[in-house]
Parts: sequence; C-alpha cells; structure tokens
Amino acid sequence: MSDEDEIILKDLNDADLVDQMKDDLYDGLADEVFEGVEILLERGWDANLVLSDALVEGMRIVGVDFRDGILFVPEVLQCAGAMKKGMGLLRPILAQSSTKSSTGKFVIGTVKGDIHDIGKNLVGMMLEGAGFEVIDLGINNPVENYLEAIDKHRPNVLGMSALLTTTMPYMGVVIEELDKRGILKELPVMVGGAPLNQEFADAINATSYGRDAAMSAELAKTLVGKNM
Ligand code: B1M
Repeated sequence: MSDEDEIILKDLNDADLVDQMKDDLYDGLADEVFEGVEILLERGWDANLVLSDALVEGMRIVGVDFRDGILFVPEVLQCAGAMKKGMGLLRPILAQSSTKSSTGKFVIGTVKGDIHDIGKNLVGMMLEGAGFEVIDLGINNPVENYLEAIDKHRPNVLGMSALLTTTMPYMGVVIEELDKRGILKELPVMVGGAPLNQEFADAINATSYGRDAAMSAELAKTLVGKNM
C-alpha cells in the first residue's frame, strides 16, 4: 500500500472507525486495533461499547469465515492476538471495581482439550469489575487442576469455559467429581462458552449458565448473595 492509501484512523468518524477496526481485527493488525480502541476511548466511548461493537463483533465475523474455511488457524491466531491487544487497553477500565471489599473468590479456567481463552478472559475482567478476586487457571484444565485450586483458594464460585462441542462434556466430568467428593453442595459452579445453553448446564447439573461476560458477573454476585 502506498503512503497515499494509508488510512489515518483518527481522521475517521466513529462509524467508519469501528468498521475499520473490524477489518483490522480480521487482518490481525494488533497495533491498529489497539490504536482504534485508544481513539474511541479518547472520544468518550464506554469501554463496554468498544468491546461489543468493535472487538466482539469483529471476532464474530472472523468466526463465520473460520467456520466456512475462508480463514485458517494461523490467521485466526493473529486475529486473537489483535483482539487481546485491544482488550489489554480495556482491561483496567472494565476491571475497575466500584466495590471496596472483595465480593468473593472466583476460580475460572477453560476445560481440558480446549485452548480458547478470549471469552474466559473477558468474563474474568467483568468479575474483577464486580469486585471478585479472580484466580485464573488458564486453558486446557483437567479435573485435578480445578480440585487443586479449590483446595488452595477456597473459592466462592467455580467457573468453567468451553468453546468446542467436543470439550463441553468435560464440564460434566468435573461436576460429577465435585459431587462425588461432596464439594458440589457447597460450591456453586458456573459454566459458559459459545456452544453452551441453559439446557446443557441443567443436564450436567451446573449451578448456573453464563451467557455472556456482563450477565455472568451479575449472576456470580447473585450466587454469593451480593446482588441485592
Ligand atoms: Co476456534 N473454534 N478452534 N480457535 N474459534 C470456534 C469455537 C468455532 C465455533 C469456529 C467455527 O467453526 N465457526 C469452532 C468450534 C466448532 C464446534 O465445536 N462445533 C472452532 C474450532 C473448530 C477450532 C479448532 C478445532 C480448529 C482446528 O484446529 N481445526 C481449534 C481447537 C483448538 C482447541 O481448543 N483444542 C480452534 C482453535 C482456535 C484458535 C487457537 C485459532 C483461536 C483461539 C485463540 C484464543 O482463544 N486464544 C480460535 C478462535 C479465536 C475461535 C473463534 C473464531 C472466536 C472465539 C472467541 O474468542 N470469541 C470461534 C468462533 C466463534 O465463537 N464465533 C472459534 C469471542 C469471545 C468474546 O466470545 O468465547 O464465546 P466467547 O465468550 C463469550 C461467551 O461465550 C461467554 O462470555 C464471553 C464474553 O461475552 N463465556 C462465558 C465464555 N466462557 C464463559 C464462562 C463463564 C460464563 C460465560 O462462566 C465461567
């Protein structure tokens, strides 16, 4: 691209900038996505709106082309990198808690066999914003990791994330193990991820199903009795 063709992000109006950010996310251009987030915030945009309208919507488009075989894993990894860079700027804002004292402890992790972590990270940020102390176990967690974390951190809620239809049944394996050990009756378990729904959460005996990050933070407060 020649210098003349270069798009100056700050010269774009809001709508064009958001469209350009979705294109940049699609192209895995992390610095440009970061700059776009910065500009929208400077223009007074709410962090949640930047997240939903530019980043999450951009990733939805990536997901469609990934499904249709237009984008492949290496490209989607670049998109994920760009999304994470943008999220990095939003993190301190979203995680800013209005609550002085801790709402509770929340252990969260993506289940065994699954390496998707963008949604989980977002949920973690929103939980921090709701005053939770979040212990993030990362990705690809076997049941032992959850048990160890419960033992070590004594959380108020356990959260599991899965993005694949092949990994979501593993949440049921973890819940069964918690039940066998008598932990489930004391520890609420929240599950979430794109392929899940309330029926699935009920079927595996999860305490609650988080549809998206904002709703999950509200639900978590209810689970620990702090949403009155
Ligand atoms: Co993957 N992938 N992927 N992928 N990937 C999906 C999930 C897929 C739907 C794409 C598609 O076909 N359209 C498809 C799954 C199909 C299925 O299972 N039926 C898929 C596939 C097939 C795969 C591979 C198998 C591809 C391959 O290798 N051939 C492979 C699997 C790797 C593995 O995990 N073992 C794979 C790999 C990857 C990448 C590594 C390239 C990358 C992940 C990078 C990363 O996460 N660091 C990736 C990505 C980015 C996606 C898509 C495009 C985007 C996911 C995402 O970040 N969404 C995805 C398509 C899609 O979902 N549209 C896709 C944005 C995020 C904000 O939303 O994660 O849904 P989400 O989180 C939401 C809610 O779900 C909820 O709140 C979040 C915020 O609102 N939520 C919770 C999530 N967890 C929660 C927990 C809670 C509560 C709420 O409580 C604890």
